[in-house]
Amino acid sequence: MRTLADIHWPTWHAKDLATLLFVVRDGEVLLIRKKRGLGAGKINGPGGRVHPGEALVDAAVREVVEEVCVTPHDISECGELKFQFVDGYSIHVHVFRAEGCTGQVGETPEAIPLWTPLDRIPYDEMWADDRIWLPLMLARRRFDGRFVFDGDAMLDHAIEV
Ligand code: 6U4
Repeated sequence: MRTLADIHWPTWHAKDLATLLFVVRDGEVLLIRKKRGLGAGKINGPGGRVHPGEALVDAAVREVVEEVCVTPHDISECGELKFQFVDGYSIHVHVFRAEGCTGQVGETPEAIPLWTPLDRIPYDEMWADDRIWLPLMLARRRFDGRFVFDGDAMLDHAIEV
């Protein structure tokens, strides 16, 4: 399994369901330096796995509170990302955007918060797919992306906008 064509997408189901939530405010986006879990060391948005029975948006908010101590508001879903790894792992990520947040960001055992100017997003330190869809999220264009990864390496992808 190395390409999108090797996967039967209509019946594809991810092992894990997860979220990412980006607070975009005053020309900046709230990113994190992830300290543990999948993608530790990388820069990403706050997010994580959805608990059983939990609504996606509730999971997205909970992860932001847990990881960087602020509560996002004015939230909308902006896209979906389906990741298949060649080792068999798979994860389906729902991406949200928030227009603001309350509270003061703080570092936690999971993440270091990084308010980042929109013209200085550090794609070289992020997952390889982020440069494909993150600009769409910022432009409020809905996306549905599919990706094949071998560890950190993106082998194949397709995105519908
Ligand atoms: P646990 O240990 O389950 O509490 P949790 O924080 O729930 O950890 P985590 O962080 O280990 O989950 O992994 C899921 C996170 O990784 C989600 O927020 C989505 C993110 N993620 C995974 N692959 C990604 C990719 N290719 N590009 C991206 N984010 C990715 O931007």
